[in-house]
Formats: sequence, C-alpha cells, structure tokens
Amino acid sequence: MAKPNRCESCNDITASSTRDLLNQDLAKQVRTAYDRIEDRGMSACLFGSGGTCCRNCNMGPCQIIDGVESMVGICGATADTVAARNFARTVAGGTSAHTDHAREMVRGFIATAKGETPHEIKDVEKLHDMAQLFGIETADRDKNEIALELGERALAEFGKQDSSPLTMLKRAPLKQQKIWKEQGVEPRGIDREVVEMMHRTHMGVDQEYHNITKQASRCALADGWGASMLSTELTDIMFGTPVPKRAIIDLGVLREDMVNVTVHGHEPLLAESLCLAAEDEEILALAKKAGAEGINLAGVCCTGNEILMRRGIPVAGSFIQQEMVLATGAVEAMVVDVQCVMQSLAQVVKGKHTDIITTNYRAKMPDGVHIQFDEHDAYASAKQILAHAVGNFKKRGEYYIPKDKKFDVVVGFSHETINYMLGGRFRQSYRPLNDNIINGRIRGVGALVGCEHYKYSDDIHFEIAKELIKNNVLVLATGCAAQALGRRGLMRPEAATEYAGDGLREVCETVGMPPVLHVGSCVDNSRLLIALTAMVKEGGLGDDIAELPAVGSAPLWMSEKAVAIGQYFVASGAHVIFQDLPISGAKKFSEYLLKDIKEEFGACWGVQSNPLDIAKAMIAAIDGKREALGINK
Ligand code: XCC
Repeated sequence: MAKPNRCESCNDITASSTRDLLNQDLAKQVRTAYDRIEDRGMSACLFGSGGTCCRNCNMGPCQIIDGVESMVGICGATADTVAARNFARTVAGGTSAHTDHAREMVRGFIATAKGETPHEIKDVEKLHDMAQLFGIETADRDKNEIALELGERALAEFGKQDSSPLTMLKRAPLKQQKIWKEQGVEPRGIDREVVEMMHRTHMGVDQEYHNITKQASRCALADGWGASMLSTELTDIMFGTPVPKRAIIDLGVLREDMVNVTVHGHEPLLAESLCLAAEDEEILALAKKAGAEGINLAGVCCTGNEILMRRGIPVAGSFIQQEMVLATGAVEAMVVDVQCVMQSLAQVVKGKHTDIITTNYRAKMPDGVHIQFDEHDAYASAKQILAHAVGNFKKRGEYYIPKDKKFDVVVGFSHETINYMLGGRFRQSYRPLNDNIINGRIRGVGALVGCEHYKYSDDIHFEIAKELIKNNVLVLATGCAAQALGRRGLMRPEAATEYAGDGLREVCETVGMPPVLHVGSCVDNSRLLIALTAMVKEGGLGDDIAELPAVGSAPLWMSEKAVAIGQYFVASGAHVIFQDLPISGAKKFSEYLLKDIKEEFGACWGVQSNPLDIAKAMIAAIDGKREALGINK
C-alpha cells in the first residue's frame, strides 16, 4: 500500500529525479524496493552476512560459529571452509552470468558473419587484431569469412576440454601470465571452470579454503580474460567500438509526445535490433497513426550502458531506478532480457497501460508479456516488439515525467578512446598517461564499478569519485556506478574545472575530457584489464598490473557478478575495495582474502564500510604503489 511518509523514508535518495517522482501522487500508489526493505522489518541474518551458513546438503542448513567446536557443520566443515565455499559459489554465479551473456553474443556474431542478422562487421581493425590473437589468417580474406572463423574459435573457448590456457590470457603482461602459471590458476575452458567450481564446493569435495579460493580465481579469470573480454571485443567488432559521444541520462529523457520503449537487461543484440527497427518506416507510420511523434528508445542498467556507449541512446534509469522509470506511467513497454530485472516490475505496472515484455526463453516473469527474440530473425522480432509498444500509446493514462531531470554526459571511453584522447591522433599510446602519472599530474587510476544498493544512499559513488578526482585520481567507471556518476554531473568535461585537483584538471582541460570516464557495461570491465595491461606495456610503471598505481572498488555491489569481477581483478594484480563481503564470520579465510592472497597475486581485497574511507583507502593504495615505484615525489 501507499505510504504517506514516502519521502521522509527516502530522504537519503540522492537522485533528485527519484525523489521528485516519489513525491507525486501517481507514484505513491507504487510499492518499490525502498518500501519492501522497510516492510521486511528485520535485519539480515548474521550467519548469512558473515558467510557461514551452509546449505550445500540436506543435513543442515548448518549455521557455523568460528572457533566454537560444537558449531561446526554436521559434516565437520569449519567456518573457513563454509565461507570459502559460499564465496566461491558467488564467483561461479557471477561468472556464469557473464559467460551465458558472452556465449549469446558470440552466437549472434557468428550469425552476423553468415549474413543472418540485420547487423554487420563494423570494426575491421579490431577484427584483424582479434584474428591475429587467435592465429587466424587475414590476408586477402573477406571480413565475414574472417569473422566466421573468429566466431567459431571464440565459441570453442567456452567448451574447451584440453588443459591449455584460454587464448585471451596471452594479452596479459608476461609477468602476469607467469604468475598465473605458477599459481596453477590459468583457466582452461570457460564453462569448465564454472562446473569445476560448483563440483568442488559440493558436499564432501574440496575442504581447504586456500585450494577452494584457487579455483575461485581460475573461475573468475575465465570470466574477465575469457567470457567478458570475448563479449566486449566481438560486440565492438559487430556494433562498433565506442567513441566519445554526448548523451543525456535520467528519468527526464522520457518523452511526452513519443512512444517510450525502455530496454533493460544486458545482451545488446536485442537492444541494437530495437535501435534499427525504431527507425523503420512501417513502425514510424504506426506510431504516427497512434498520435505519437515516433519511438523514443531509452536504456536501463547495463543494456542502457551498451547502447549509450555505442549509439548515444539516452539512459532512463539505473538499477535502483528501474521501478521509478515505470512509476512515471509514461512508458509504453519495458523490454527486458537477462540479469538485474526485478520481479516487482510486473506489479509496478499493474493498472497501467505499460507492458513488461520478456524476450528471452531463459528469463520469463509472471504477468509479463513474452515475445521471444529470435536473433536469426532479429529485425522482425524487434518490429513485433515495437508494434506491441505502439499499440499501448493510446492507452496511456495519468503520467508524470520529471522533465528537468536529464543530465548531460560525455561517454564512449573504450580502451581505444582513452588511448586516442591521451595518446594523441598520431602517437596512440598510453605513454602520455604513464608520463602524467610519473610526473604526478595524475596520481593514479581508480575504477568505480558495479551496482547500486537500495539500503544505501546513491550519493556514495559521487562522494567517493569527488574525493578521488580532488586528489588527482583519474576515475574510470562502468555499470550502474557510471550512471550514478553521470547523474551527478561528473561525466562532463566541465566537471574537471569544477571538481578536479590541479594536475588532473590540467590534463583533462588540455584534451577536453571529463575527470570520470564512462568505460561501459559490467562485461566491459574487461576494457579495464586491457587498459591496465597497456599501461604496463608502455613502460615506466613496473612489469605487471600489481605494480601500477591503480585500484578498484564496487562500493554498492549487490550482484554475484560484482564479486566475480572483484576476484578477477585481485587475481590480475589489482587491489579491490568493497563496502562489505560475506566472509567476516570466518577468521582465517577473511585474513587470507584481505591480506595473505597478496603474496600470490600481488593484490588483495579490502573492506571499508564508510564511503569516504573507501576513497581514502583507494588513495592510500595508489600512494603505496607510487612509493614502491619511486615516483611519489
Ligand atoms: Fe546489474 Fe549490469 Fe550491477 Fe547494474 S551494475 S546492477 S550487475 S546492471 Ni552491471
């Protein structure tokens, strides 16, 4: 039921668009996650949040208390074993999501190479780079022929059964590759690592937390350097590598006079097809006939990031705004595929003209309308979905669009763009970035990635980023964190003048870039791996990622994918700080993840509950690396 004190209960919701919307009578009829958190009225289970609740077999569930002999599992599992198994299963869950996403993209890539989709091979230079990596002949060959061979080779990486490392690992710094080999964590087949992780955490298999974590690293590396990287690169080849673009984000991007279709989820095959079909004459004629000026496509969550980065399509909302987008009453259809789509959406639109259109056989929802998206008939599928949305336009009832809530952003900072912006048209290298780090204008690089969380103010990303850039740390952002920073104006070039320290401001003003760079969706964290590798290869900042003054954080993580990302960064040598991790109930395992794992990979996890402490810890980690490099003048 509606809560009269909605706004008081949401006082710490920073996005002014969200506050504005929740103040409207129209939105007061809607229950959101903010209400559900309040209504639950109970705090989180201590065993669950400490990582020591085991329900991997039916003898339990066993709640374990570390150090209390009578409180081990019925099988004898200790707190460290249970927490390590739970952590590892979280990594496997996250990796599986990126893997299944990536597989769909590779399948779409193959279909495109065969001429079976409305898409085409756009980035031929990247196609050739990837072909070279896979040892594919490119001379005198048609781009589609090369792409087909590349696609088939990429697909084989998922089901690879021999024990040689994944092909993409060769892109890492040599020292990094050597460390992985020595530690025995080189991923072999992408699917295999997830399956082995699930097996080893089954009752009665791997009971030694170091060994469990070793497989968690291998599984996570299969995500970062395997699935996610393949997805990013093949998607770029097919839809174009992002270049800088101006765009707008937040709820105000919805249009009064157009059919509003929001696209939410992760796999951009669907969204790209909708972008093409939204300009189809037949669809436009239908929209006109319904009294609309056309189709207004807008993104939500990471699908939003994908089409924002490549096409400059506006983003209507991030993860915590998905219900608000619908609460406006102005959306004719929300088209969803996989991941981060809340089941509550169908309830939010009850009594409204809006349809939630599920499009993927893997992800259906009670009360959703299912229109299966067929990548082999992508254009027709997209037209069918849009025609359905147009049919709802005339039924639009009371609605409210917070029109002034839309913010300018400059996006499109792929690894290639960063190379170009900082390296110049002719040099195209990371050397100028390295030089600016060495001379101290830029203190280091901080990545802010991952989700948003209803329990915490969405101002946290802003506070951390503000502190970082004030201290001359260049911020690279992905996922919903990037959208939150865009909403707070940090993705405009002017933000450098307004917020950055002298050195960073000078660099940003010289090249005309914002101090916070939007690098893409969550699978695009693989771009960060490539950027870090490029910095190592340019020289002057050590021999591997662990030596770079670079650090990452997912302060408001909620999805398993964020933990998989964190673990692949740690195993790649980059220090990672989260606001919390479900490991605190296991002393030795916590100590291992938060400290000792550094001896293996040169990096470890950190946990800081206060946002400003996260920023301070990130800066301290950067300074530590600068000190070790002898450049902390
Ligand atoms: Fe989901 Fe990717 Fe997290 Fe946003 S950041 S809440 S995972 S949409 Ni990817």
